[in-house]
Amino acid sequence: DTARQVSDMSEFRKVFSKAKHIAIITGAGVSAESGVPTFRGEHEKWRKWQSQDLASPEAFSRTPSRVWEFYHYRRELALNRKPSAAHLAIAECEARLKKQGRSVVVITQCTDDLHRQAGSKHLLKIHGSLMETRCVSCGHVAVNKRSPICAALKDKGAPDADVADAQIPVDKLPRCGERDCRGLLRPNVVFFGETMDSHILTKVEEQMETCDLCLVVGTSSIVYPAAMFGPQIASRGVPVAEFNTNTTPKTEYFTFHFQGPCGTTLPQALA
Ligand code: BJW
Ligand code: ZN
Repeated sequence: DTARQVSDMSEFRKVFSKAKHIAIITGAGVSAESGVPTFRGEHEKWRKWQSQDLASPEAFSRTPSRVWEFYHYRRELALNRKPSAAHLAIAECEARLKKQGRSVVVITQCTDDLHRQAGSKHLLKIHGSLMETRCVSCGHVAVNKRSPICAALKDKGAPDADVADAQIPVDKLPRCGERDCRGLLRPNVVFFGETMDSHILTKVEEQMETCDLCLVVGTSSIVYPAAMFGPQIASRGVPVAEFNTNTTPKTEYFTFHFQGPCGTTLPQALA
């Protein structure tokens, strides 16, 4: 029933014009129009695996070479993409509202760098970053945009189903450069079964308690705890607007649902 699924933009615009603290929760769909694949589309496997099979501590400890190939592929891809109309609309909105004493915070599940590249300043990256590494031995976190991240991964990571694992020996995978640590590096992202950084989570909770409008953009709302942020805000009586090409399990909790590519709907909504 499209009448129920597509809300009145002019109603949203009225609410938006009065809002002082806006929280924008984003997922992979916000980067889809930049050419970054989402996680749960129909054709969105890497070789024969889905994100749950690769983005896990068990997968990384059992098959670090395969998991690194997956992340190497996604790093190289993300490094070559530009912010979309959706990223830009969000960043422009933050800058414009700031001059009026109003605030915008982006709470993103995306691990690419595109919100920052678009110019978003107030950004909480709850699932970490593809462009950071963390040492499994000493815990050191570093920004790393090297391409390729190590010699052995050069030209590896092709996503096609028939490509065989490179089976890179663990000492040829990315290693820690701190003093004489040489520990194995991993992507500084939140795998399934891992908890989000508690400092970031505290900041997210503060924003969830103080915002007076929330946008939920391009997320399937099936991965927790992020999936409950929008519904939790809605339960305080705060208007929440979903921007997605599809409905989600959380659509029914929200005041507004704008169905379509967010690169088209967000510039209209936030103009
Ligand atoms: C467009 C568009 C366009 C397309 N315009 N829209 C409670 C209940 C059940 C399970 C759990 C629970 N609590 C915890 C769990 C377990 C688990 C979980 O949620 N599992 C679910 C699968 C059920 N959660 C966790 O493990 C989390 N940790 C945790 O809770 O710790 C405490 C704990 C530990 C142990 C046990 C219990 C509790 C951690 C989750 C970490 C997720 N990590 C990943 C990988 C990050 C690194 C990387 O980049 O590789 O994060 S998985 C992947 O999914 C990634 C994403 O951020 C995340 C969400 O995906 P997202 O962004 O929504 O993308 P898609 O593809 O799913 O959706 C895209 C959407 O865009 C779609 O809706 C499209 O329609 C739309 N779209 N184009 C607008 N142009
Ligand atoms: Zn180290």
